[in-house]
Amino acid sequence: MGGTWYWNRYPEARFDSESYTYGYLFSKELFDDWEWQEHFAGQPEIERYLNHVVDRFDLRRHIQTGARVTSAVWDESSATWTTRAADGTEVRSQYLIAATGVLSLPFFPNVPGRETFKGESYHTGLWPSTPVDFTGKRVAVIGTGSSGVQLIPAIADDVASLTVYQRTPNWCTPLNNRPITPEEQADLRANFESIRHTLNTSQGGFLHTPHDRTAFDDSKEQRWAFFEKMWNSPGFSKLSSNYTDMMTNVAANEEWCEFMAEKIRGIVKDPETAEKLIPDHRYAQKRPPFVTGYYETFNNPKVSIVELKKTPIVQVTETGIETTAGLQEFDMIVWATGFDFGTGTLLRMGIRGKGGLPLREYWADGPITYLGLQCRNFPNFFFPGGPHGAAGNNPRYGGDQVEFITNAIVYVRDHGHDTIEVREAAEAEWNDMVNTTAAMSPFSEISYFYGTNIPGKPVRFLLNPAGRPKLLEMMAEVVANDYRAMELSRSSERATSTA
Ligand code: NA7
Repeated sequence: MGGTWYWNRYPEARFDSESYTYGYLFSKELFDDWEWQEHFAGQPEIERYLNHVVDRFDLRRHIQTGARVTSAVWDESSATWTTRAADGTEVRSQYLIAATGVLSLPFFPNVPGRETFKGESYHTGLWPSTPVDFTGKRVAVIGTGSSGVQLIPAIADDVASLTVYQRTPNWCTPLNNRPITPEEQADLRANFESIRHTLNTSQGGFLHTPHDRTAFDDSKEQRWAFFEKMWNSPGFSKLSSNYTDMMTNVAANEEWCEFMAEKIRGIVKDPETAEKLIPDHRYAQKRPPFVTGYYETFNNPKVSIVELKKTPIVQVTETGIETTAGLQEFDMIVWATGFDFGTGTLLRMGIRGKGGLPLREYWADGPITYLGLQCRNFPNFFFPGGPHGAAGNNPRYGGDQVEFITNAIVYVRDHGHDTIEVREAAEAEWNDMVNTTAAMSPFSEISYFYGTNIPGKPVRFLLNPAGRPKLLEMMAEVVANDYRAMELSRSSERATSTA
């Protein structure tokens, strides 16, 4: 149980959105009976929570694990999906809902010799459930995204040596995690409805209060005092509570970067190492990680950095990693190299819609969706939490989509229909919105949110750039207009019209 939070169980894997905003919020009773211990929960607590949810709602009997889907095919005449899994399972259903996640297909770079390494080898997104012992080992970590920078400080004390293979440094700021006090626990419970309201009306689904000033409303001294406040604030508030023009005003963003660079230089004692850790892109062009003790780790003499842009990897050998600067031997390699974001899992399940159309073909040039949850030619198929679904607090957007899908299915049934498929015009309008609004997002093409981390993948914006209030508004409009954006039909009618 747990999906992402089952597989990403590497040391210090952790939420970087506040725990109580990231769990399920459909049940006040569930919210009341689970007391998160920390503002940003670690993986073991998250996995316990997800198991608790499964047991509390008696879901285990509906779940079959180990059933890797190999094909899902739509049959027009019976208006059903037939889904097959590698373990021989075959299921026919009226609806197919792929809640397969955006960060669930781990990506391994195509480095020559990767399979030949004779030591231990792990991917952060496929971490084993048996303990991994780092004691006294020479460890290489490849990748410095959110996963790498959580893991690196957690293992540095145990290893004999830790070599970080960094292609692009990231703007890492402190997570500022701490335990939730009994008073805060009581407040959370007393304010459940107002918390939900704030999350529903905030752009990215966060609790943080937006700032009311632009950067240059303040003097430089005031700005740097405010940046200090941001540095000490929890998690994503560096994005959601920063100056209102931080993501649109290049000068403001660059000054914030200057502030963070000074912080890095202040923490990392060796000036050369500090410079290696300072990014040359603007804040939030890539998804910013939030860290605990990351930069401090580089003061540990056992820890070193290899800059892959200067000395790229040539190959992995049986004993280590060879870059253009030579071979370094290791006992363990950790691949913290990310995921095939957004479309990865959906495109490898053999999904075929009307007339046998493969989803892979329909999305050959990037995903085409409606509200990030359905697409044309694939009736009765929904993918909550898929591409174009979210930008910010994922479970909040996923919850909206699940609610929309549930209501749509009930509507179809109650009105005597059996299929639902988005209309061409509605789908086109949504995709135009995604493609035109994408330019307003701070994320640029250097981010995996555009798919550029996967060689050969079409470069397309894979998030929902409109934000959550707009998504909720559009969903409400569909319901208010009796699902006019969708084509609803009955199999008996389809049979008559065919005849
Ligand atoms: P990310 O954020 O995609 O990070 C992957 C890292 O791996 C990143 O530093 C990449 O460098 C690096 N990478 C990828 N391919 C290579 C190759 N070929 N050689 C060297 N280095 C490489 O994945 P994470 O798992 O850290 O985080 C994913 C999300 O999980 C995160 O955003 C949160 O939402 C939770 P690059 O930056 O591409 O140069």
